[in-house]
Amino acid sequence: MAKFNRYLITAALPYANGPVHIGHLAGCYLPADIYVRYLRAKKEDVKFIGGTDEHGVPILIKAMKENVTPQDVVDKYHKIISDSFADMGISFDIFSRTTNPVHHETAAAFFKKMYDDGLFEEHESEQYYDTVKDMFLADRYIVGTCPNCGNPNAYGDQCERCGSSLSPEELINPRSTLSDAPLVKKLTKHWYMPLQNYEPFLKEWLLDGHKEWKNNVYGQCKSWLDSGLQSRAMTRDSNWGIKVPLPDAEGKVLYVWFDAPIGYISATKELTPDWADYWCKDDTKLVHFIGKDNIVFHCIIFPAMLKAHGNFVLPENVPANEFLNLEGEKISTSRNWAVWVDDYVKDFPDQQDVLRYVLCSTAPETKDNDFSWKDFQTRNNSELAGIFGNFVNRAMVMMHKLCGGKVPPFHTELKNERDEALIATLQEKKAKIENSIENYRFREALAEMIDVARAGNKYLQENEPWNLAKTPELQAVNQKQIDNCLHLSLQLTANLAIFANPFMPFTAKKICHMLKVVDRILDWENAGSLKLVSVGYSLRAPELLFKKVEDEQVNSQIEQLHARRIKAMEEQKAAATPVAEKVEAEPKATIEFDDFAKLDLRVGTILEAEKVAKADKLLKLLVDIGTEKRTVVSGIALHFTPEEVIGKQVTLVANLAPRKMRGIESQGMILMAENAAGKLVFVNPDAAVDAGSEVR
Ligand code: B3M
Ligand code: ZN
Repeated sequence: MAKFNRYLITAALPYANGPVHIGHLAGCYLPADIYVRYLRAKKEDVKFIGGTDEHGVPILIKAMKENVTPQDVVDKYHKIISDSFADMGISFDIFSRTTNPVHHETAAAFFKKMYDDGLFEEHESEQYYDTVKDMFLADRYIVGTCPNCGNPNAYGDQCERCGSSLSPEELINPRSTLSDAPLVKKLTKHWYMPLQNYEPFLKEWLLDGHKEWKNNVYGQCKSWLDSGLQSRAMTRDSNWGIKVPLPDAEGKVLYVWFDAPIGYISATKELTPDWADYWCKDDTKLVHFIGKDNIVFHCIIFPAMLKAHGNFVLPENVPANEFLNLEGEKISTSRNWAVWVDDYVKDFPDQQDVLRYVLCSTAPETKDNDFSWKDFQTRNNSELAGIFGNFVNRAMVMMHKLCGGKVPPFHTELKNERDEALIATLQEKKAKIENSIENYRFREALAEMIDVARAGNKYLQENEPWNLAKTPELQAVNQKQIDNCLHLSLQLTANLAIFANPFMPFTAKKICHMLKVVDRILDWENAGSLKLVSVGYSLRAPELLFKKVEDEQVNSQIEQLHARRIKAMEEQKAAATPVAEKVEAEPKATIEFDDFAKLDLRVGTILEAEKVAKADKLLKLLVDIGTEKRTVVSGIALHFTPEEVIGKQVTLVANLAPRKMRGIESQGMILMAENAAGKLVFVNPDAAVDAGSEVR
């Protein structure tokens, strides 16, 4: 690692629109923290940058749902998220916010420099517009089916299932997330970054230059670059975000994925006046920890931005993780299928390291992985309590019992093969742990760490100090052997604290406390040393490192999980049929008879009906209104099959201006009544009349 003199480690900025769950932790915050704690222990110059992403549609949607302002949303969740990270020991050097003024200035200046250098294309284009909400539908305001993997709930900017970056035009069956209004298109101007221009640079830098990146990351990047990049809008129509710093840009803000990664730079600025050393000097190692859904933004778009702007280092690695599932199912915020970090901390106080351990040992480093409460219990009880805690506890208890509470001496003349083997294991494991952490294989490193404790248990088992001291007479004869065994066991315990520190910092501290050593022994250069606790030094009484996790605890967690999901589904159902809203719908303003008389309402008969391709809500109807036959596109396909409606008499607004839907001109509108449950029925005469009869 000699090449680098400085480390800049970032973890994705979570949207401040909800609390964080274990999937977030396992995906990037925990691995980043492990890496950073290791680097700090190696006394590297490292800055760990984090914060909340407070712009973009996810925030606005949450504000709408909670019926508060976007500012309220980000204030509330920034606090919850940052508390959760602090509680879990995620040791950011700064945890900032993208609504901070420094960030607004930094991001706007970044954009302006690229603009001044002529690096944007200005395009007017037609974009989806919601006529009910009166706004453009970019990014997450619009959902539809992913053209790549078939996920029916892909967003307008990205599919969270397969990670592809999308534009609303690519979605199959796009729909607004805000209203049922049929989508229309409206002209709007935006600034685009021609990503295709950066292909040669990206291919050389990434595909040729970073073959060492994780397969899942490299593979995704390669397939994007192989299929070719396109211009991408870096601005949006919105009033929440960073204003586009140009004179003719009223109502335009920076695209959230343009501003958010610049947040890493702004946060570093906030943290230290030496920020430019970290961002602009070639001997900095920049590493982005993210989840797999953020790969394209960190490996393609942000590097292209950094390159375009110039003067910045590029990421040396982006060790993205796959997704963590929960009890065999995808974690879902909307179905409340998640273990929320703030809940965990309440339910398992002082057991942060257990969660850190379990999440690291099941981390989705190479493929999606599963968290289950039973596994949590097993790993705690058999690995943490059964192996790690058991070894430390036995060493401490026996030292108190057989060595008078003091660190016994080591009698070199009695050193035997078992001692040699233990010492060799310690050295070997140290090298392996280093290598694994430096290559972002944290699960492997953790397993090696537990192996050290395992070796300790085996050593105690083979030496049987309790048997050597069965009677006072025996103990007197064997004291030197007992000393040696416990001396080494205590040195090993101190080494375990060093190895455990990146993964389980709370436990490492507890061990230091018991051994009465200062935290400085946790420096990595001490790993492998056999002089960490001094001979003759009296130590504290052992404290339990890991409590047993009981059946009732995990059963209660599993029950809560299911109960919360049922509740979430019910709430969703209730929201989908807003009974109260409908009953109490505001009466409309009075109109004059002349207004009414403008309507040409006719009874018609449906002659033909068919589904409209790629639109699950629409039926194309042919309606006979006596004098002529009208084609009408009607949004009733979720309520009626085509067969059901043929032959029905309906009421048609016959003089509504024709409108194109899905390329079909709709020449009129059919009146429907909607009951409280959202069920649609036709409004028709209570006895058959001739087609074309006027309704007055
Ligand atoms: N806020 C997406 C997410 O939370 C986004 C990450 C930004 S990192 C600069 O998954
Ligand atoms: Zn997809």
